[in-house]
Amino acid sequence: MIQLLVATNNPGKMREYQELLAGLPVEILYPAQLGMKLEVEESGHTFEENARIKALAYARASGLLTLADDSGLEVDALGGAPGVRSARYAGPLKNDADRYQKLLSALENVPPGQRSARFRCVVALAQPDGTVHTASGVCEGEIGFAPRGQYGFGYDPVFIVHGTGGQTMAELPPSRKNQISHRARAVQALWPTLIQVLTETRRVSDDLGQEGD
Ligand code: ITT
Repeated sequence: MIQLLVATNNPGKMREYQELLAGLPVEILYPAQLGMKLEVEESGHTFEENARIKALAYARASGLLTLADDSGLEVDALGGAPGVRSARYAGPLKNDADRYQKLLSALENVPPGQRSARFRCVVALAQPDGTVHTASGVCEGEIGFAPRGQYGFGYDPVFIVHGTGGQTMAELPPSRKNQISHRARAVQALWPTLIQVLTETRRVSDDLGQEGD
């Protein structure tokens, strides 16, 4: 079976990809399983650039077909921040709660109705030869006034998802998040490409196998 490296060290993302990619005929691997520890500098100015950088670095280092995402939260009242800096928003060595608490403080005086935000995710699929495909997904909502919910990760407890009757992303069961999230939508958009690349990869490895016979 073809191996697909899902290049993330974020356990929340890992859990989601396990379900989001379950329909693919691949063996999913994570960097930790391979003992890989790359320090990839996310130096891009967009989610797309950073997703490409991450996926390519891991594909080159592992020799495996690799999927990575760069994702984050854009808050309109903050001019789109934290955006590509979502993981670093509260500084180094901080956790998810530090980051969403900092966000709640930054929005302390912003009234309801002006707290619109969106999660954005760009997924990149890189082949070891350097070919990269990307796709993106968005999930609209607004920032609440206090954290709520027990599921998910990151900024989920403070993100009220549009169309859910006021529930935060962390109040939605994982299977529901995986139907409507920015990550789910990005994976859906990438799906035809994933199938195409896997088909192509299988054909090439079959051909190589026959040559060896
Ligand atoms: P990897 O680079 O190893 O994948 P990371 O956590 O550093 O993990 P990013 O650079 O993409 O990932 O940063 C994403 C930030 O946005 C991080 O702070 C996450 O908590 C947050 N984030 C991303 N997706 C999210 C989601 O579905 N729900 C809540 N927060 C999310």
